[in-house]
Amino acid sequence: EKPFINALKGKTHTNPPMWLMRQAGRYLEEYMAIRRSVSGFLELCYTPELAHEVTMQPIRRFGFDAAILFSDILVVPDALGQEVTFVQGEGPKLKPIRSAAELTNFNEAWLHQRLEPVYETIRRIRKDLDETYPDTALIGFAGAPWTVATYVVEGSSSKDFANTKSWAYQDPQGFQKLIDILTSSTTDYLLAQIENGVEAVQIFDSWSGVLAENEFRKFCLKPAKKITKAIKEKYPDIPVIGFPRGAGLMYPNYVEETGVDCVGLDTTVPTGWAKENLADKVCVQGNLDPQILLAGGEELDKAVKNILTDLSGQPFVFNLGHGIIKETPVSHVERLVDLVRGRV
Ligand code: 1CP
Repeated sequence: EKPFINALKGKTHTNPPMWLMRQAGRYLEEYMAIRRSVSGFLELCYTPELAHEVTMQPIRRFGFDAAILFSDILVVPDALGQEVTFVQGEGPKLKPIRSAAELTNFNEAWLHQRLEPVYETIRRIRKDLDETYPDTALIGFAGAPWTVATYVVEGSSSKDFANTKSWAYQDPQGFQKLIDILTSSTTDYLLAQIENGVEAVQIFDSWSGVLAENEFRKFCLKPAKKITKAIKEKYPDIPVIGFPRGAGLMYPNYVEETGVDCVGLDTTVPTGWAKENLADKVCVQGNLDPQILLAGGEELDKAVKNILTDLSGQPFVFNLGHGIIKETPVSHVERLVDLVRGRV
């Protein structure tokens, strides 16, 4: 009966349910206080008491319709044995894996053992929500294999993905082995999240927009289809949200072929187009530009109203088109909530 879950399953609401990607994080002073109490970012992800607390912070402040597990997409390579660290101001650092021969460094047998604290976090959040916010759903998530692969291969954030693409284009069969390992471990990870209490899952393919059609089909679309199918076979009731950021003209293919229940629209997708071409097939989620939320003012009001006008007539979840920016004033988020709830 939760509004967020109902929307994913095809229900239309006058005021759509809402949550924000990266809703727990650096724009909240209460997050920063906890962040300062740990030495590394992954320590926060692997400490159930703290990860539970930061997951709840945006729910207490804004009353969103969904909480998202506080973790990171890079816990998967970390759990497979490729140690991940986060360097202040620089982002993630990994020892790069750049050939099929190096894939022996991965060990899928370690996955659940290393990720047990995440499962404990899920159980704690779910209990807290059931007791305190019974209408709020819990979202689990993972990075899509292609997006996680870019960090595995580059060893950090990247602008051109040169190493990942050169492996993918020069040795497609070897690269496919990496994608296969990430697809199976991501599937196992998401199934375990469901077993421990998440009520929907989102697959973040943040860098799917940089591939040519053939590679998009092989490395983004197919893995998302496999993961979705495995989840549906075991848990037909758990909705799957796919977020193929930057997929552009491939959005309809992604929706038709993966079988996701909901598709996340990035900021560049015209909402009128989405209404015509996607919304009759799946629930859509999105897609306010995080920069407009940062800017605030009249442009924020106008942009939110446009999205609501175009998309509220069908199954729809209000969200940003990408993660919230850390400089965003809390007052702008409060204004956004009032706009989407129809209070102003
Ligand atoms: O010290 C800190 O506070 C680090 C900042 C931070 C946070 C708050 C990172 C480092 N990850 C997170 C949490 C996080 N990451 C969540 C939490 C739940 C939420 O509130 O939404 C989620 C869903 C993610 C997912 C994630 N991590 C993605 C996919 C979504 C997206 O934004 O595109 C990606 C690409 C990452 C990798 C990552 N994690 C963190 C950094 C700095 C990066 C690199 C980003 C890049 O390469 O641009």
